[in-house]
Amino acid sequence: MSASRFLRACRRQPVDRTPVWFMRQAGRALPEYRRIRGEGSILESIRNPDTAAEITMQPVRRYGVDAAILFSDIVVPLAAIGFGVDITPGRGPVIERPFRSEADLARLRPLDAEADVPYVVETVQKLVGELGELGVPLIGFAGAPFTLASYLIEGGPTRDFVLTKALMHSDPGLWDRLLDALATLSLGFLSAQVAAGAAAVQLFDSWAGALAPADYRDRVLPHSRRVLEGMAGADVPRIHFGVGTAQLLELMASAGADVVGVDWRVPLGEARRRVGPERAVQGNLDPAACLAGWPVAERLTRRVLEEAGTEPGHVFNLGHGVLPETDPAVLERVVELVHTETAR
Ligand code: 1CP
Repeated sequence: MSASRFLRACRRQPVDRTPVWFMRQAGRALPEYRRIRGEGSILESIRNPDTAAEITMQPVRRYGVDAAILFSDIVVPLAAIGFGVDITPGRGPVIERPFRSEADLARLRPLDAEADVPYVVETVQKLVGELGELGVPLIGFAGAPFTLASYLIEGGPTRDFVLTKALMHSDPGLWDRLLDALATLSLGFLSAQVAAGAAAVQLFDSWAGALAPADYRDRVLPHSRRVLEGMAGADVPRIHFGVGTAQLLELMASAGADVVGVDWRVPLGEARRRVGPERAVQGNLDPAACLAGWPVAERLTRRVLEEAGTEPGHVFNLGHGVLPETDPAVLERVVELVHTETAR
């Protein structure tokens, strides 16, 4: 088989086994991650290519997954252009001076990858060699304009997105200029990763599920589409992911990605019908299932495979990231089960 099973499934080509990887497969669930990360800021680990490459490799070695995802974060390009972002342990990204008005647009500019994120370029280059020997492709990623905007406007993680939606509705002109600047930033970040050797990209619009379909369609979709269509010429599969997006699936599918990520709230059979035959789907085991003991994880993994069916075009994943409390042994068994159950 010429291309890896992950890349083939993204392109809806037949595979020898359904490929599997996990969002947040690198991270706190792994003792080897906790050892190497220590107490420092995650941004420091990301800025060190040896550390970032090692952390990226850890889940590949332990789980035998079919793809690696670069160890980085969606706020890395924002920090790199000097917007003033830190990642606080136990909380997430925190913005020094949140985005409030027109004047703040001046604090956003396109990414100059060589100058702003040389460490990301170097980490990808290191990994491509090491992963190439294993035949495992590397996924690069970026935050989608809406999800990035929500951190900039709220100043940190939020549950209700009140300030974000208030700006979107009260000043659509400023909102569009903000999302346009963020689309340019994300496009630059994805292009740099692909130029350095990433074999696929994922656009994380993790919080798009907070939106009503009409608002998503009018105020968000055009910007995500610009990022995804901007990557069309790169000839790498593009994955588009969000959480709680049952009301948006058709719209998200229309943004131009090759693969649509779905969380556990929508059965994959339904997701496949709704995104249409031109797109693959990725997902969608509930991460909480992995905390409920192996018999539960096994039953729900089998249910995902049944829902996905046997047509080409399924990448097995969780519906969102690995929870830090997860026993790595359970994820190991999920990989094994997916591979044995789908052997063709
Ligand atoms: O110090 C730590 O270990 C903190 C936890 C952590 C990790 C492991 C953060 C803080 N970021 C990361 C790395 C990371 N971030 C990866 C690694 C690659 C992998 O998957 O193995 C990825 C893909 C991301 C992307 C990311 N960051 C997203 C999109 C994916 C998702 O989970 O929806 C989002 C929303 C973020 C913001 C972020 N960074 C960190 C946290 C805790 C959060 C979420 C905060 C919130 O709830 O808003």
